[in-house]
Amino acid sequence: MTTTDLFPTRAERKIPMSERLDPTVFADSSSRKDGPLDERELKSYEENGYLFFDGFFTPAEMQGFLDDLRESEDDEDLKLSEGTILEPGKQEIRSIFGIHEISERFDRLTRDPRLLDMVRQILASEVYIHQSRINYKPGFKGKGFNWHSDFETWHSEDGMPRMRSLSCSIVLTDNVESNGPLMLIPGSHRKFVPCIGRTPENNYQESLKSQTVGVPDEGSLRRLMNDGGIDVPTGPAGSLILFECNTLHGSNQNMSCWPRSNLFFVYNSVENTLADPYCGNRPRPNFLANRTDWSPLTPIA
Ligand code: 6CS
Ligand code: FE
Repeated sequence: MTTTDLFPTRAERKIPMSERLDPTVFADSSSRKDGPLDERELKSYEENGYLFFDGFFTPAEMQGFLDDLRESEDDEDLKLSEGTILEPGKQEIRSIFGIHEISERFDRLTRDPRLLDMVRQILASEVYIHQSRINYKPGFKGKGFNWHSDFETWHSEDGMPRMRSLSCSIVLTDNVESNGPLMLIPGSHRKFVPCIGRTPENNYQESLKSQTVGVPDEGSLRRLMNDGGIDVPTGPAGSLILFECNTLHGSNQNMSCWPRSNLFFVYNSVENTLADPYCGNRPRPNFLANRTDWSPLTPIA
């Protein structure tokens, strides 16, 4: 049986952008109140595709997170592991994937009720971790991330069926204008922008260093930027950005001396578990797209 792909992308020619098919907040009118987010925050998330919380975690909590960040950075064995991605042509660490399987503290953090209750309120279901990582973006050496929708990649390369997932980005070192903070296009989550170009096998080996396949065309980006602008939330370590899986985002290289290190947890609904990749390639490794444990996360006490 062949099923039609609702989000065709990575074709040779341009496919026009289409309307979003899924809700952004999955809770219905009665369950919208079941969680920490108030109606104003839910409306803002629906409208813009993200929420920013300045100083969500306390400086005392952040100290522990920073200890784990440094420990991972200095771990020579970890540097050689498959889930560690180095900056293009360099020795500096760009990303470490599967970080919640490496650090006990970050594993617990994925189940912190302050995060989990917000995520479950928005997605209105139980959730599991699809992907986790730290993006280090070291001072002077950290390169940027081209414009993209995470969902576009997760759908085509990982077989994520629908837009029912989101990322929590926890700011580990102050994100300022000069160190390449995350940029988002407000409202872009309401369109699906197919990208041009077939996906090579093992594309991740390139794309995680510098993404070229899965980047929207300039005409589509211009339209969405003219409609929604570009927002660049900045804030101290401990701030939190929660963004919808289809919100277009990217970031510049870090020309400052200060690292811009952010921790990411991607939560997916247990009602949206992975199928075969829609691009037809082999599935990506588990450290990028969890296919082995879809059991619901339970909050830590
Ligand atoms: O390929 C991926 O899954 C990822 N790449 C980017 C640039 N963002 C999200 C995710 O880590
Ligand atoms: Fe991304």
